[in-house]
Amino acid sequence: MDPSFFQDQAPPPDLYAVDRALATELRWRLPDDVAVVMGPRYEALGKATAGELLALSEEAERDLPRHVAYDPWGRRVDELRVSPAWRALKDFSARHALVATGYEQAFGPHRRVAQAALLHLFSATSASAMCPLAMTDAAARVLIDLAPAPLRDRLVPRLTSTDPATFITSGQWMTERTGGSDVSGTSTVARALERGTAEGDVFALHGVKWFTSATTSEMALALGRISDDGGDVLGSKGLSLFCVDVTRDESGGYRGIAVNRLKDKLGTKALPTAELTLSGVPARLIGEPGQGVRSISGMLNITRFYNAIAASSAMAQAVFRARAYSWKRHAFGAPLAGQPLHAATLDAVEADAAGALALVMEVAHLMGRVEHGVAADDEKRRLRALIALAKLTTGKQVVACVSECLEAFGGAGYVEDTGLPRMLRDAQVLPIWEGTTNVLSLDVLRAEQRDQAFSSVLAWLHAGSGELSSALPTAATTTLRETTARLLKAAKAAAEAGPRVLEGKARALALTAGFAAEAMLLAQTATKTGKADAAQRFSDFVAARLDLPV
Ligand code: MFK
Repeated sequence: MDPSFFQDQAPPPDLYAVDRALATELRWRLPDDVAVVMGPRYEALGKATAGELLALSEEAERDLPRHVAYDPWGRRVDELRVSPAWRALKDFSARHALVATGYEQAFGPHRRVAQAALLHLFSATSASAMCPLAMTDAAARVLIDLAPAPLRDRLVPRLTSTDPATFITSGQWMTERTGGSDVSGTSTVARALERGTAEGDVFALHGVKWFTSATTSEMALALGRISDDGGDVLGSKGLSLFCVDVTRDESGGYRGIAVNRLKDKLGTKALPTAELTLSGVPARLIGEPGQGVRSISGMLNITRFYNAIAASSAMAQAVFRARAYSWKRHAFGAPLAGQPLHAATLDAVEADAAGALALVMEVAHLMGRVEHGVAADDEKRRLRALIALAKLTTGKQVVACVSECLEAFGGAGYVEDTGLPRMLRDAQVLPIWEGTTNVLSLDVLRAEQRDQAFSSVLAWLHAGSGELSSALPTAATTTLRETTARLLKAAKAAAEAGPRVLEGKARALALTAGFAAEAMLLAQTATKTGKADAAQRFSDFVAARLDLPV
């Protein structure tokens, strides 16, 4: 062995500069006037992913949050000590308008596409600061749709602020010990304190919240059961939605909230996630009493959209780090990049990441149209199912893709101080929180029964796969057409076989639909832009996800 040899890790790249799939998506999805405004903002953010943002996230990952329950004199203070870098990440998010862009009226229906690209660049280098942004954006949406005007006007400008001095973030307190996905056992009770204030009816919340992410947020949306209106209604039908201002009292502790402990999680360690006991914290009712699940569903749809972006972002980052390393690392007499099997493996994961991004962009496109009030009914139905499909499909992809990219580093990918294993730990949360793969598959079934939302996706896939350009690689278009035909047949057969069979097939149907949607969108991107590398990604994606390995 040559004792003077040390392998270098390639520095993390400027993600905007290297992400060709993102550039190609933006080329056809953003009109010129929006692209002109957003271009320099993407460039600045891309540079930060190899500079300022990278430094902040690495510091936040080194200096992890701590819970200090008592001060030296025995007062309950429940201080959540977070690093200066974690706070700076929040300021960074405001300055780069990461939430605000989703509400940029001047961008019309394109606002969510413009925003999705920012978030895709940001998330993987954010030390999980993406999580509070997801809940913040979602809270803004719910307040705009459902809150009394004075409450909305007090909070929404701050949730969507680009000024670090006024920007606030929101939490989302749903999960209790009785269940995460099944909220019907929620035992938090709400007792009326004051009715008819300008900001709505005020209640005191009592209960234990088992999993509250980004607990340093200034407000939260929480589910509870109103207990003094003629008896409790059990199950999820008795739940109502509340808005909590998280404030401190004179002694420094949280008003009406105790932090029991921080969670010791597999990953997302820079993100403070706590168990909370609510003992009378004041909260304002949002929406109709007893309609809490329906009221919070607008929030879930946004956080699931962010979840899918977090997946596309982590995939892109993992792929480009593995790609950069493949040029640096020599083995068997050549750089890994020049070796056909390694190059093919990286092409496959890059195509997978491009597929995830294409689906994210389609969801962003539809969401922007719905929020701008220009979507047709069919687009609304399709969005209802596509959000769940995007979340569940990308959640599965990201774990597999990041794992493959770690493997591309050999043993170094398994060694903690390379920083690589953290990527895999952080990826593993994405199929879990905001609804597991199975819960979301069942959500797609319910959306079908209520709104024919899955049928709308199937019809869109059928139409799209029938119109694939003859300029695309024939083998890939044939496979996509066959997959779509198989999916339609399987969905029809499962529906005819009755509810138990249909439920048992829900996950297979959902994942096949998700992958077929990604393939079709990659084909569309290749056709609209005429880019050869985009056609290659379509072909590689179909080979990796819709075809057998040989
Ligand atoms: C990086 C970014 C990631 C951000 C991470 C944030 C970290 C936060 C950590 C967490 O908080 S994780 C906890 C997340 N929890 C979940 O995601 C819950 C998962 N469970 C579900 O989604 C269940 O399907 C659900 C709780 C919604 C089921 O409850 P129910 O009471 O059985 O609801 P049901 O009857 O299906 O729906 C009630 C109403 O809401 C219906 O309307 P109607 O009353 O008019 O019929 C539904 O149509 C409507 N609804 C439900 N889901 C909807 C929806 N409407 C639109 N979109 C949806 N997604």
